[in-house]
Amino acid sequence: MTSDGLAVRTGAPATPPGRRGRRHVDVPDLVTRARDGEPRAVARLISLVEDASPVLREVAAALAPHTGHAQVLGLTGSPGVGKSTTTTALVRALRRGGRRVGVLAVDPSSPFSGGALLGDRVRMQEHAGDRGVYIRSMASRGHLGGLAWATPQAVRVLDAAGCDVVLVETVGVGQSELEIASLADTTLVLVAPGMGDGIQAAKAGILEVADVLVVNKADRDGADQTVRDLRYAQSLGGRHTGPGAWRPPICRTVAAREEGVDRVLEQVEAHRRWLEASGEEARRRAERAAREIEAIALAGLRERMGEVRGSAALAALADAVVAGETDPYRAADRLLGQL
Ligand SMILES: Nc1nc2c(ncn2[C@@H]2O[C@H](COP(=O)(O)OP(=O)(O)OP(=O)(O)O)[C@@H](O)[C@H]2O)c(=O)[nH]1
Ligand SMILES: [Mg+2]
Repeated sequence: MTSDGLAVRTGAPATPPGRRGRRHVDVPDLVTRARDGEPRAVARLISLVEDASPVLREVAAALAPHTGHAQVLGLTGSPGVGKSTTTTALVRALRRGGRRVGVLAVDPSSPFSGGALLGDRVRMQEHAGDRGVYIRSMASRGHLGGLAWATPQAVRVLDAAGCDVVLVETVGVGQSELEIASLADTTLVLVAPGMGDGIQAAKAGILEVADVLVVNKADRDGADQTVRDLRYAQSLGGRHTGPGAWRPPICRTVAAREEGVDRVLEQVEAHRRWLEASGEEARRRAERAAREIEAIALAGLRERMGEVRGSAALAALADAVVAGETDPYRAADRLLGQL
């Protein structure tokens, strides 16, 4: 790793998808430069991921031998709970410990990364002079496979670029927290007092994905109640109750004042040791790789299905169904067989 390391590059460029894909890409050179920590090369590789560039196949092959080092932390929670503030505080604490950090701020609801995370970007500017931090906003851009497809590949880029820790921040809406949990070694779920969050989180099944629970805004009234709610919800059972299971600790933070963040990192470290000792780390990583393969295969299938639409083969099958010569199930089997 060179001395200039990584640097902040917030947000994705405004170039429309597809346009960059047509420019010649010298993949080996790009990967070498990214591994040397050149921020522009890292940015370019993540853009190729976002754009679902045809050269990604080559990129993935070149990155593969250099991945598997980074610790991936997922950070999720309701809108406004303090995810970005916490991320900023975590980045600072990790940097004090000399660790190289990559941050992916993933917006599952936005088709474009331009603007959606502007507030985050402004706040993250404080790291702008730090070459050991790389920050990037990502959006699904509506491409095939969406975030489940793009995020792990972006994590691989940051991993290969020498990040010790990759933080993936995403708002907990719909399926996104489940996706993030399947991506991360350790998932932090943030809740805040006064948002009915302890109970809400339990209802929404968010507790199930948490490895570390963080009650942020502990400077506000109701923090004790929120901790009690969470303890109660935990006592009701779930995947954390078996013998030898990891029982998610509950940490209090005031992220805005960076209070309690060191303790969160201690718990993350304790979880990492548990993952290693229990064999869960290997299991999670294998599961993650399986999901990644699945997402890529599904995207490929959808693409081929797209080519089938309007084709003569499909028209012939449709005619056969209309004529009663076959049924839609058998026709679909035939179609799948042709893919
Ligand atoms: N009182 C108090 N306010 C906080 C604390 N942490 C964050 N905030 C404030 O809460 C607001 C939301 O914080 P963000 O970090 O933007 O929250 P977020 O979860 O990233 O929000 P979205 O990305 O919009 O979902 C900001 O005004 C923060 O200053 C805290 O510990 N105590
Ligand atoms: Mg945020």
